[in-house]
Amino acid sequence: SVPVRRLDHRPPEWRAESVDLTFELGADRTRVTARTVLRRAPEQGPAPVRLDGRDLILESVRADGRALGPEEYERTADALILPPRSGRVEVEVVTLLAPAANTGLTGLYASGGTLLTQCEPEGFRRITYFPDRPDVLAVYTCTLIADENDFPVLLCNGDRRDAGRRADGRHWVTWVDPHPKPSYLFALVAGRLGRLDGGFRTRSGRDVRLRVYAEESALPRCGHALEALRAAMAWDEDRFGLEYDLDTYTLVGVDDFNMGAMENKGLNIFNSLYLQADPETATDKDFAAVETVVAHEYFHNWTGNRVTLRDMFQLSLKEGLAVYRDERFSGDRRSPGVQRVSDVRALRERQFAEDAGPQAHPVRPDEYREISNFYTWTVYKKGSEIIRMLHTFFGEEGFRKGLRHYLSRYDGQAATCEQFVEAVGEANQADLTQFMRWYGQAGTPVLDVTTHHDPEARTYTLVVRQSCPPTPKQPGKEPLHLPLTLALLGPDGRRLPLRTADESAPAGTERVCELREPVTTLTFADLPERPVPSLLRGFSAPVRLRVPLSTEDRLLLAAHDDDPFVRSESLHDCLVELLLERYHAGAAQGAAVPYPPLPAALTGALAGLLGEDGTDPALAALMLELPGFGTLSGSLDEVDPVRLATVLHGTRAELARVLRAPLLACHRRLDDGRPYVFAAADAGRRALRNTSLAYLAELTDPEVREVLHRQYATADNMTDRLAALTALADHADADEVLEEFGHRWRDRPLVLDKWFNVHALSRRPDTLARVRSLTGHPAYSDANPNRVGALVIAFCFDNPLRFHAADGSGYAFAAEQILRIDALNPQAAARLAGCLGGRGKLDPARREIILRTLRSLRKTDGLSPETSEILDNETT
Ligand code: B3K
Ligand code: ZN
Repeated sequence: SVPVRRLDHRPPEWRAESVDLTFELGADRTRVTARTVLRRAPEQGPAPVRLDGRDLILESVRADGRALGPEEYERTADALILPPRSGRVEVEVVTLLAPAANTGLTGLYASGGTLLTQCEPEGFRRITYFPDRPDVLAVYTCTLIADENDFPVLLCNGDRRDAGRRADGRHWVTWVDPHPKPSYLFALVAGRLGRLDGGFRTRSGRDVRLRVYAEESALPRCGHALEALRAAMAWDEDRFGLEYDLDTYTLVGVDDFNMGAMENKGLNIFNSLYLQADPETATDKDFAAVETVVAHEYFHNWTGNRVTLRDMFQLSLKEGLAVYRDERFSGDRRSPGVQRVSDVRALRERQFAEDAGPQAHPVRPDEYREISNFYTWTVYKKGSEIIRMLHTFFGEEGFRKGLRHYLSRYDGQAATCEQFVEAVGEANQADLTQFMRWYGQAGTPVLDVTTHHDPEARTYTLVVRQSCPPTPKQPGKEPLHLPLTLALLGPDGRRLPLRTADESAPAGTERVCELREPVTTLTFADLPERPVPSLLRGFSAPVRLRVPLSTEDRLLLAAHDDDPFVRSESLHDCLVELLLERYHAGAAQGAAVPYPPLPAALTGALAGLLGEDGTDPALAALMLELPGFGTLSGSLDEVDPVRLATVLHGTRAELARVLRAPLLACHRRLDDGRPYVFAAADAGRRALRNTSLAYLAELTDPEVREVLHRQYATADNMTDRLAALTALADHADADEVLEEFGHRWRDRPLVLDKWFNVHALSRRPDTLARVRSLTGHPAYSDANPNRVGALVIAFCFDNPLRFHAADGSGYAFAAEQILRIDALNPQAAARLAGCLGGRGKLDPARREIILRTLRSLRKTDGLSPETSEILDNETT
């Protein structure tokens, strides 16, 4: 397929004013009548009317009421084209769809007995012929007609205007959405669903009806989502003064969904994983994820829906911003510092890896072949970091002003990333021209810092060099404009007053230094003693920081810095150093080969976190987690994945042996026997307790095994139960509990996914065989993205030890799954295909096997464009 280029964007030839849709719904056959009023400005000359459409059965076409014969229009694989004309035209198109046969989960499809749509990014063109681009905004009226028995609930965007019954017995409902919107925000749902009701009074005193629809049996688990929605609505009012703008806000949960959820105007559709949570079946992480996703979709109502995208290249304009807002919201719900640490970990583990591999792309790409492949870590998470840097530059009030300025200027319009950045800059009288490079430049920038203390002059100098490694199609990089937030700590860990040479008096103890040049020198005065630098506080920019600090300095920061990110980062850096040293030493053949002993200062720091040293348990849990595989590979030029995974596990086992007593004590101490509540403090204690348990799982003595089994047997909630199951799963004594879990939850697919996942991530040598056999489990389905994600994608992305088996069996399995899944759901297959990326860093033998695997996959007939694009990026 031909790439689409950002700079080729032209305003639409025809604007749609209104769309009137009628759906005669049936699972096997649905008839769609779309009447669209299109207009061209009078001064524009005649132009063909080109409407996008894919895989549609066309029944009829009318223009201004007159039926057109096939000779009066042209049809291509992706369009319907009427001859040139000008002014206004009303086009009526009737198309036929077969939702039950639509396994790609885009356009109109069936999930169980429910019919629903997913239109972003280009699903509307699979429903009818229409200018399916985000800068065509129209007012939608939609009538749904269906059998009342099969589809008692009929939902669409906006407000319900009218309903009735037809002579043939079918019922109908008409919905009107008064807010002009692009087609990607259109949605309908028809099914037999139960409903949970709630309400919210906006601060201007309007009452909004809140509704959650899900399968009747799932409703008791939807209360948390409803509560999260109310919290998100209140938060957006408090933080940004943004209120909801319709009378009803509806959330619907379905079992088959390609992403987490979708922000269709007034009718958000969720993967049921992100709508349901109760203590028995959801973990603390699941509860938190429900809040985050519900809030994310809600926040889109302003950032995405009221102000939408000019074209799909601007995707991060809404996604980066919505992620930024959901991260801030989630932080405020619990602990901003802990939230930040865990968001940064995820960014580094996934987005940094993406940015260093064959799929690296800018936050705003210059071209794409398949837009659905651009819902990436980079667009979402690095996009969020860009927004966060603006917040760091301008502070809470300045950022708020900037966002409000942007929203009021572009309300009801389709905007671009630079319009957003310019608006924020304008509101703060700042020039952000250089800052815009963040959107265009791929790759993770590196900050190399050297420090120098001059006791005589009592100055401390930091020299910061920025650089960025080349990425595909971008060999050279320009310097970026970024905030480096820093403080200097004294020997007691307290922040020192900051004064630069050209300032007359110290001002504050924390600074945001703006870097713009390749090299920046920062000199601070009045420092008779060498301070310890606390750099990149709060992870003020999405960069790799390299600063040669001694272990002693790092441990001082880990113990005393009041910035949770720098605290956790400093300990993390010590662990990274240790693990890499061990990796290079090659002493990785398991516990039998002695590693150099663990530094006592480091184990002492870890033991401190397990004790009652005053650290927030949620933060302690994160700090105790070993660096991830992705983070470690990021610091290596060539990776033997099995060796790296073995070093990780070996070190974890050794830590468990050394820390056995404090681990057991921590686990015991945090068992308060209180009933489960999802509250920040309780969840933090559970996280720390279960982190201890995960270390203890490395030990095989009977006392510890007994602790693991007891926790599994007595847990009153899924967090503790799953932690125990996971801890047990690597060992032979796990079979019984695995079977118990699988049996207990055999009828609850979302819970069974956790069980699939535990199998997929196990270190047992027979893991691949078990994963393969589970793909034949009665509850497993290639067609369901959650099942595929829990088992196959998890194995291929998150089990490096078994996936990268030297004989290539993991790669062969991936290839076989990519083909099976691609035949059903190209988006899911393309996501899976990413596991064969990053070959460049592997050892030559593995590189060779992967290349062969990729080439043979690429030769397969009928591979989807989505998967082909990913494979092409990986082979070139
Ligand atoms: N905007 C949706 C993305 C859906 C795209 C599906 N290919 C989810 C979200 O970020 O809110
Ligand atoms: Zn989003």
